[in-house]
Amino acid sequence: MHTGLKISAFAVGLAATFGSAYAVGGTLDPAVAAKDASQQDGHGAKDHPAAEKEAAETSAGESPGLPGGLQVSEGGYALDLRTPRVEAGEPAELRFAVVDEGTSRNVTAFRTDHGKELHLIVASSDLTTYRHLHPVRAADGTWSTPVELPEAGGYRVFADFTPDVRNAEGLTLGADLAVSGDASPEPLPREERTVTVDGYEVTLDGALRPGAGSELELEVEKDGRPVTDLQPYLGEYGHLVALRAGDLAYLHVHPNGEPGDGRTKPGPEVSFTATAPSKGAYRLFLDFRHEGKVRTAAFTVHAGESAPQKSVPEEGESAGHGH
Ligand SMILES: [Cu+2]
Repeated sequence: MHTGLKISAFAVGLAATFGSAYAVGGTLDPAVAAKDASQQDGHGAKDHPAAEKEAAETSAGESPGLPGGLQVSEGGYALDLRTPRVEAGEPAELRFAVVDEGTSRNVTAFRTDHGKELHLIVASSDLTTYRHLHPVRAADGTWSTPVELPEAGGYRVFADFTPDVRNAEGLTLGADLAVSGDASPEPLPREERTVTVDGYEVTLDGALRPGAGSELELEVEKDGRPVTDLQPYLGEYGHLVALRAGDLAYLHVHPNGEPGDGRTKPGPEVSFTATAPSKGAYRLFLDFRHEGKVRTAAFTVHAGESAPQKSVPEEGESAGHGH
């Protein structure tokens, strides 16, 4: 994960040491936590020997705080999206490669993070369509995945990965994707604390704050009853991605605690710590797994602002703001 995001997802060992998510969030020096999280988030502690992490921490050349996903090229790597256009509502294949700009060759060695070498997120610019995909890599470094996007419009593709080189950092590269057809972009969905997906009610508690870690807790219910048997998905009880409205800056947040650590329960709550890179509106996408199926609950949140009041439109201002 990108250093600049200061995502305070905590390493397994670290979280276990401090006992609870609350304790971790409350007692760690934020600077230390942020620095540590930047090393941990992209790759679980289980994936890397401590020595490697030490080396990474002292490495120079850290990015100057730009959120992930905004650039097609960063840190010497470029995302080459070979299929920059697909048709709305049609099965398609996305193909791409991560190119080492020094050698102009496709990268073929990646570190595994949450069971995968690369996580691909596809989101529409209006943040109403979201996909979390796991493409397959051919030996030559070309990645591909089937995808079907229902709505036409502008999309962004995010490749979240860590090249398997010394002192490597997690990177999220982003590239634009056009989906042809009749586009009718939607306004950002309004802020709701509870959303329903496939009969599951998911409630968000907590606020996203700019420049400071804060806890977000998501509670999953089904038929009015708390779900207490969430299943691990890629090693966690939930995966949360936040995209900033306006430019789709990307934050990948992992839960506080993980399955099998002796204190993290399989629901109904999944807790995360995240730091927004700025004030403004974000769309949060929570992937969770239950009864063998992964579902995504999406929330609009505003960082650094109180939730917009549900007021009656003022005189002379229609709700639709027509022109
Ligand atoms: Cu993934």
